[in-house]
Parts: sequence; structure tokens; C-alpha cells
Amino acid sequence: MFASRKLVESALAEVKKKFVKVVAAKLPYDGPEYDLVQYRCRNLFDNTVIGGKYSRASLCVDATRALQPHLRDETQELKAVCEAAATLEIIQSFYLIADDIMDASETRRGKPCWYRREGVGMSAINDAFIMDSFVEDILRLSLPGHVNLDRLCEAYRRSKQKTLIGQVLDTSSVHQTSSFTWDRYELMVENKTSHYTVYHPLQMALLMSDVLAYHGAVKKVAYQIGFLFQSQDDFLDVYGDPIVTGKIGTDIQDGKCTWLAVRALQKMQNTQSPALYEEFKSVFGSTEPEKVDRVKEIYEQLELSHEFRRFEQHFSEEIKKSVSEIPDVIAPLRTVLDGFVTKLVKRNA
Ligand code: GPP
Ligand code: MG
Ligand code: MG
Ligand code: MG
Repeated sequence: MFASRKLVESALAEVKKKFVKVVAAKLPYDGPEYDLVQYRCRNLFDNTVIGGKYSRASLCVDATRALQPHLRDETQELKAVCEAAATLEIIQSFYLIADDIMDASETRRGKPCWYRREGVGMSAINDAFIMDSFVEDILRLSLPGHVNLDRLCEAYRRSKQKTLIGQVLDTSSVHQTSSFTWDRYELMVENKTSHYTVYHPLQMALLMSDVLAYHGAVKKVAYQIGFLFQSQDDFLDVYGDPIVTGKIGTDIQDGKCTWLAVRALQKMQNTQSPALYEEFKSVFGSTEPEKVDRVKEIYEQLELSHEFRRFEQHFSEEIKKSVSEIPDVIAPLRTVLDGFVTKLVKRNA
């Protein structure tokens, strides 16, 4: 998907070694637990970090290379940048492991979710915490002496706070259809997805390139892209092919506040269809297959899949306009973000 994907793959191999090393280093070197923990960490990394799309790490590497065109292939400087960017994939695994438990999901990347694997179960919660708690150590090992190292660590702490608050909004909106407004949806998405998925990778690129200004302008565009990204994720939850997305949808069953649910409720209110609205509320948020099918029928009756495609086209054009207005000083980011949005449009995974 990204020019830097290959670089991220190589960096992940190095980051895996660092992850296993920093965790095991907390135990006596000559004890049997040292090997046990190394084994568990390798297994965790191989099964949860490896195998994703690496969009976040690749975005960070692409953005850093755009801001620092002097960075040459095969240099230690570029390798260090890629390793730091690869920590974004550890963070992503930390979130996904926890999110799948909270959403009662069955599959991820075409396999059972980590918490549903044999011998894992609820120890997945601790695995997620382990990943989170060693991110800073890996960043410090990857970028020793970098002038903005503390700022990079602080950026992760802030990003995590925002994502966790977003997840509070997500889980506490469940079944609360009367609170499913565009304002609530926008705030939830900015927090649970856009910040960590788009802004944080770009913020890391800016900090690694020692650009300390213009973060606000980048954030504005990043949140727009994040909104597109999560809206698509919501669309794919219902209309995507699980073979391609690697995950079986759960949003209707979970009663989630999604792009589709917000738009459906808005349309039912606008067209003054109180009977349909009442029926929707009675079937939404249930695991009973007939009720789930009825929600999907209502979505189709309201022509939501067509409408989503129109929204996606129109909104991506609006985002591209914002991208073109990014300040001249950080103009190299325009091409990276324009390419990112182009690849997102009509994505099926
Ligand atoms: C996407 O929600 C948001 C996240 C994965 C962030 C989770 C944050 C935590 C603090 C756990 P989603 O449930 O729609 O994603 P998916 O469709 O991939 O399950
Ligand atoms: Mg989920
Ligand atoms: Mg979720
Ligand atoms: Mg989803």
C-alpha cells in the first residue's frame, strides 16, 4: 500500500528483537523464566504485530522521508527512523487486542482474535499492557540521543490518553441510539481513531525531522482523514467481505454508534418514519441473526450503501483540498497525504 512498506517490514524484525530483549531483561538472565518470557514475547509479536497492513508505520516513514529527502536507503539514520515508526505497529496491536475483547469480535486478519486463541484467553489483556509499557523503551533504543526523544515519548502518552477516551465514548454509546448524533460521532472518531491512526504517525515524522511548528495545521487534515478512515471501517463492518477485511462485523450486534447507524437514524427522523424508527430500535444491538438481518434490510431500504459511496467520493475531494492548503514550509507532506487519501478511496480492507 505504501512506498515504505518494505522498510517497515525490515524494521519490524529489528524492533521484535528489541521488544523481546527489553521485556526479558527484567528477569534473571540465568533463570528458566528468561527463556519462557522470550518465547512468549516472540510468539505475541509474530501473531499480533506481524501481518497487518502497516499503514501507520508506513505513513510515518513516508512523511519523514518527504520532510528529510537527504535520508538515504541503507543508512543507519533511515533505519532508526523506520524502527521508531515501527513502534506504531506495536501500539496498533495493543489497541486491537483490547478492542477485540471489548467488541466481542471473532476474527482479526483472517484468524481468531488473539484472546480467542488456544492458551491465550484473558492473558491477552496482560499481553496488550506489556506491548504498551515497552513502547517507550524501544523508542529510546531506536533513537538514542535524538533531540526530540522526550517529545516523542510524550506524544505517545498523549495519543494514548486520547485513544482511551475515544474508547470510553465508543463503549458508552452502545445502544444509546438517542445520543447517536454527528457531533457525538465526530468527537468519538477524532479520539478513538484519527489521532492515533493519522495524526500521531505524522507528529512523529515532524518531531523526528525536528519540525516543531505547524502541528496544528497537520492535525486538522489528519482528523479529516481519520474521519474518512473510520467511516469506511464502519461501512466495511456491514458491507465488507470478511475474507478480504479479515474480520467478521460486530457493530450491529454490539449496538455501536457508527456512520451507518447515525445516518440511518438521521434519515428516519428527517423522513418522519416513527414506525420504522421504533422497529429499528427494537432490532438494533442484538446478536439474533433475524434482527441483525432486519437492521441490514433497513440500511438498504434507506439506501445507505449508495449514499456512503457518494459521501466517500465527495469527502475525499474535500480532504484533498485541505491537503493542498497545508503550509508551504511543510509542503512535502502534501504528496504523501494526497497519495494516502487516494489509496483509501474505495478501500475494501
Ligand atoms: C477502531 O474501532 C478503534 C480502535 C481499534 C481503537 C481501540 C482503542 C483502545 C484503547 C482499545 P473498531 O472497533 O471499529 O475497530 P475494528 O473494526 O478494527 O474492530
Ligand atoms: Mg472493534
Ligand atoms: Mg471497537
Ligand atoms: Mg470497526
